[in-house]
Amino acid sequence: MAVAIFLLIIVVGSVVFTFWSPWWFSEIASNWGGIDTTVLITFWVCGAVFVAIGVFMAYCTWKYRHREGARADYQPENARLEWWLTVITTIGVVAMLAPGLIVWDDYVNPPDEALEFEVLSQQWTWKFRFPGADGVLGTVDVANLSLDNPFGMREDDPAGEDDVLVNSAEVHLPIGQPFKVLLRSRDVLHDFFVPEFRAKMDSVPGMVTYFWFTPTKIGQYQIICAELCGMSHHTMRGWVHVDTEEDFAAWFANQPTWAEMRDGVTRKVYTALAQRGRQVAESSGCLACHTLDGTKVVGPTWQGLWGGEQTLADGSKVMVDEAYVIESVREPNAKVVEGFAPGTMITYGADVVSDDDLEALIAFLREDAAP
Ligand code: HEC
Ligand SMILES: [Cu+2]
Repeated sequence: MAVAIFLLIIVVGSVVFTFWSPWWFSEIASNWGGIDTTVLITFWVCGAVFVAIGVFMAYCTWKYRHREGARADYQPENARLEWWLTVITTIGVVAMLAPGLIVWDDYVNPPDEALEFEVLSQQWTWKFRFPGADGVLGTVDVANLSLDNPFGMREDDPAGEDDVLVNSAEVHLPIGQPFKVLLRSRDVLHDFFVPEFRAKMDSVPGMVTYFWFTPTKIGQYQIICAELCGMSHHTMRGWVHVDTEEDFAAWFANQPTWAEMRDGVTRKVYTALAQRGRQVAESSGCLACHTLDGTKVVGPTWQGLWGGEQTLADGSKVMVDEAYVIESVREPNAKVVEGFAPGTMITYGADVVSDDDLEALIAFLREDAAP
């Protein structure tokens, strides 16, 4: 009896929790109401089966409880029971899968009026690219990816000249405009996910994936990476701002084209050692977490770092000099910068970043990161 009551409490409790819990869908901000419907159908089918099985189990534990002298009846087959269980299960599974197929068919077939933009994912941030006035995204080559060419644009493709490059994890989109989203990854598997849009898609190194959607509600929505993609996966966040057409146009006009970005790079002249340090910073992955332009990704920016004072988590101050940088790389948890969690920065031994590399890195910081 106690077991039967316990089972019933689980069933009733689960149903009550489902309807009264505060953790329900956020308000939808795209055209994908169909995806919500699919999820709700799955909830209803699974919920009904869960309640039926739970109540049946409670009933059986009570009805067939131990009684003195009672004997179990062995019944290996029951064709009628199996037949209608098969029919009901089939109906349930079809009800869950068929709507998904219909929505999926729509999800990967963008309407003719859809414009394109590209999401470039990399450990652990996002970047965006829009076709320029010609409406065509220029071709890219992974071999071209570098600090000065963050999207790997090809020099020999004129279609890329006017591409608008958003070298930041914040992007704006105009309301009501359908977009075909093209996804690329620079390193490992990531997944572009904006919960309010009810839309997500893997970005896979070596191929371009896509889906489409129309933003339908003005606001600011967080982008999260929905694929465990390395140690700082949880910090891989960005923002989509859905704007009025005028606000979007104003923002868009301020973003550089590839031609502007390339020509605007003040070709800073580094000493040979600093130039090598710049390459070390890039190839050792430091720039996945540190930026040179003041934006904060996973770690503190390197802009203005060298020679300044840094506040540590315990409130004390430290001069950023050679010894501090060496310690930060070899024993990152010895001094932790205020506002950052210990253990986030990888410990680099001499087998990964040699003493010579470190010396070059410091030369680079000295030349590039001085205030
Ligand atoms: C996984 C992310 C990550 C990577 C990769 C990474 N760092 Fe860091 N780094 C951090 C974080 C987070 C902090 C701040 C917490 C701390 O002090 O440990 C930090 C702090 C630092 C500091 C102290 C900065 C300050 O503002 O005082 C230096 C210097 C530094 N890192 C250098 C490097 C170098 C050089 C590399 C590459 C060889 C590197 N980091 C790679 C995340 C990273
Ligand atoms: Cu990711």
